[in-house]
Amino acid sequence: MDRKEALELVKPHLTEHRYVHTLGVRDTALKLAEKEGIDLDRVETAAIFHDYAKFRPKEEMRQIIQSQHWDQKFITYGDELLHAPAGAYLVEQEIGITDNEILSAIYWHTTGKVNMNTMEKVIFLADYIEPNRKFPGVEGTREEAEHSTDGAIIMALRNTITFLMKKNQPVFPETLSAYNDFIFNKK
Ligand code: DGI
Ligand code: FE
Ligand code: FE
Ligand code: FE
Repeated sequence: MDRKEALELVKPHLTEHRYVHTLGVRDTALKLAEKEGIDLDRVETAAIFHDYAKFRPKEEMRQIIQSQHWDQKFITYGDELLHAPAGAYLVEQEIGITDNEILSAIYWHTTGKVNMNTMEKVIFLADYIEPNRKFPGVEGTREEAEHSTDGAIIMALRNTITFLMKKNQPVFPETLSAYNDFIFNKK
């Protein structure tokens, strides 16, 4: 599957706004991957498909998480979490992507996790800082990403956790663990 084909496969599943976001994640992820010295083609595929399930019916996504016996907290901690693990499942089933690193980068792209590998980090951070993102704090995080991928991920996690807390929303435990992990092990 080449880049053009991948983009044609994802486009019908997204709104125009989400497609533009996806192109931003793709470009940003490629820059980060080059800096980190990892395989560009696989990062590009992960970026293009990272929000593949974003507009699936919530009930379909819940069914997938249940039937795969994945962490059921993906269902109970907020509907925004569903599309990440559901997306990993659906791109394997419907697109035929079997590369476990690509699937894992999609699976964890919203919450983060402990011990993230470089591809998981690149997709997580690119999703947060791509040029079309406008939320408060994003500019500082973009700036930090020029110096340190891990440092920028700490800022993204901290922003997300405080944003959720201010709205009285639950924080997925793995997101808090990811934050602690990066604080202890930041490179
Ligand atoms: O799909 P995108 O909008 O591109 O970005 P995303 O997959 O990072 O999703 C962002 C949303 O997910 C945002 O509304 C905050 C929410 N979120 C991120 N981490 C957590 C979370 N929600 C809960 N409840 N817990 C989390 O740890
Ligand atoms: Fe997402
Ligand atoms: Fe994100
Ligand atoms: Fe995204």
